[in-house]
Amino acid sequence: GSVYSHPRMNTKPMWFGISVVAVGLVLGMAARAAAGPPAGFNYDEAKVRPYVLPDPLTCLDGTKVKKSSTWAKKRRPEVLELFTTEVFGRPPEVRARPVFQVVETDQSALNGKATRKQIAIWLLGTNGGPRLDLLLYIPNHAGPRVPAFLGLNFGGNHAATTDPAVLITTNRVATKYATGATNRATGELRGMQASRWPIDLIVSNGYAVATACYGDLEVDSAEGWKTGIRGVLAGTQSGNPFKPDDWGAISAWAWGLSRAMDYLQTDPRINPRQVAVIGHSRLGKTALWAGARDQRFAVVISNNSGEGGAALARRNFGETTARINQNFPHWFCGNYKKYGGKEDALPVDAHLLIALCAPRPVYVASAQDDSWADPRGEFLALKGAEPVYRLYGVTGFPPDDMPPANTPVGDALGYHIRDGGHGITAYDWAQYLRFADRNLKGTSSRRQ
Ligand code: GTR
Repeated sequence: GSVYSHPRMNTKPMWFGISVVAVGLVLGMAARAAAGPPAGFNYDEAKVRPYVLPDPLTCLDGTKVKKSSTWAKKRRPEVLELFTTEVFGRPPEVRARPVFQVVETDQSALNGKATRKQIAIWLLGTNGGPRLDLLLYIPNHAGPRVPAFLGLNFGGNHAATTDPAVLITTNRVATKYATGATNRATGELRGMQASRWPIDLIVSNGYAVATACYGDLEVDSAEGWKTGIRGVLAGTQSGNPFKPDDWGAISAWAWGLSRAMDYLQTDPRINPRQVAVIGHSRLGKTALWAGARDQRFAVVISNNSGEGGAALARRNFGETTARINQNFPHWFCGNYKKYGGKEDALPVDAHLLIALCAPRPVYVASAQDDSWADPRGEFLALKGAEPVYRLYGVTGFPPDDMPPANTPVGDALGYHIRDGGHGITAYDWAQYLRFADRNLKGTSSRRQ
């Protein structure tokens, strides 16, 4: 019973489909806003229980981290391992190299402003295996090699832009982005999520932008693994082939971002040292995990990522670990289920996920009405990562107090809380562009 399933609309002109779906979406969003965040969870700052965060600078064996080299050689690997085994799960070793097939190129996209490329990334090297379809816009009037934003989208590349030349995926999509029960996309959703991808603005600022649909890796549902990359690599589509520390869907999506990065490294117009990884909501969690693991990403941007992303799990405000595991059992690894209602037993928390990116710049953004994602918990996690950045001599942190709405703060670690609800808007992108101008453009990125 999805509002997007209107098989009859296939016989109507496209604008009709778009308007019906748009009305459905707006009504759905209004219903969610009117209903407010889910009941039965804490939204009262006075009821936040005291908690103690794991110290970024104390190793499991008690060693104190005083130098960046100790962080890089000892503490960072153990924190990364803890996130791997306890939170997101470990991707299997994949020996095959992806194969890139440029399917379409147009040098006069966006009225001549950009070159559009559509690239089939054959993830396991073989034609016919799992495939990630990358959509890329490169500014024409910019230096020989340009910085880029890379992020996954929800509804398919054709939903991320109104550009009629963008191919409609032949991969499976989640039911709510499909027509009928077939899990296949049609043109109905073209442009539906275009407001989340201000491609013209990004390109006009001298950046390339690349996106692919997360469903290409795994459709976002409890059994999505059966037809996704996790099922293919497990060699089975039945039972539960996963060990408690094997990868969950977020890890699979993050792994896909690294394969898209593999392609960007080969594109002669992209500066591979100036790629920012970005994501919204569950894909913001994914961007953080991708950026934490893969140090080729020079900047990491988390938009309204919330629980399991930038928000501190220990703060009992909004969504909880128990709830996220219950509603989205496929997102995290099996071991993460142990921590529902036992967040204090987690050996890590969100501040350490951000710290894994050090010394690379990280931007965390919240929205005022997105209390489900715990904006203050997101801000405090960013602040909690600072000790690791200090080891590298990084300065330019946000002030100790949370800023008012629509007031971006911080330099190498950036933060804002926008007015309005859960979403990624032109306002958010304007801040990311300024952040990238400061931290990415014209600089060789900070590395360990
Ligand atoms: C919610 C979920 C959040 C967030 C969000 C989204 O239902 O509870 O953690 O990920 O979905 O991705 O839009």
